[in-house]
Amino acid sequence: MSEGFTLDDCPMLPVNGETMKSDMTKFKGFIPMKKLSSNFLLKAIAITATSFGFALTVPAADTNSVAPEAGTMMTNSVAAEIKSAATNKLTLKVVKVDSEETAGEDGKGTNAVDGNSATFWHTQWQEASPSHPHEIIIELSAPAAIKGFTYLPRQDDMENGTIKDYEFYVSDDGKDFGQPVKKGTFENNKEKKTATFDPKKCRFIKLKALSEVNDGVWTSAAEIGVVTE
Ligand SMILES: [Ca+2]
Repeated sequence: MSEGFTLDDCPMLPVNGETMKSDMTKFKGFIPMKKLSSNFLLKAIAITATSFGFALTVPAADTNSVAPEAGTMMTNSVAAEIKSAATNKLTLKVVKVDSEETAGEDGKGTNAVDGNSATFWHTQWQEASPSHPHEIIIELSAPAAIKGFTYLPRQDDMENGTIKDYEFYVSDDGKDFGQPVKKGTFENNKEKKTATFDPKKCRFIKLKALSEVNDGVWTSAAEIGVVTE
């Protein structure tokens, strides 16, 4: 794998088991071929979290072609990005919440991105009840252009913590979030909300809750997601 390779160099990676035709030069960096054909097929195989296998075929009539060789890859982080792009699926990781209840109930922050609508993040309420604003910072598995986010309120019979007014931020480094890219007010119901804005490329997002639907001091979230292009 060459220095400086980025996903922008090959924006159309095939998903596992599929083939694609593309410009060979984009893959010079990590396919060990001495002579390159302008036409080829890349077949992605055995994509895992730490490796990206592939098979190459090239036109028999192409005298510039050479036989496919075994591919070698790359650092784990880059492989993870490749995998993410190949499956076109971002995964989300909570890196910070300002508060979470873990004694009175399972209200840990990671519940907001676990893919389970029955679990939720809830700010602390047993030993203390810190007041607004509350915030959750989430890292994307790879930098991505997002054009919105989703908020699924807690799906049980309670409304405690359901967000009313919010601000939403994006960041490249998880530290500088600047001004909000979206502010708004959610309707008070259990439905999944989608807020959209002009696409922003980022690695981190922050949802800041300013108030609760019944003017309580808490924030809760069953699921938070991003809307990609
Ligand atoms: Ca959940």
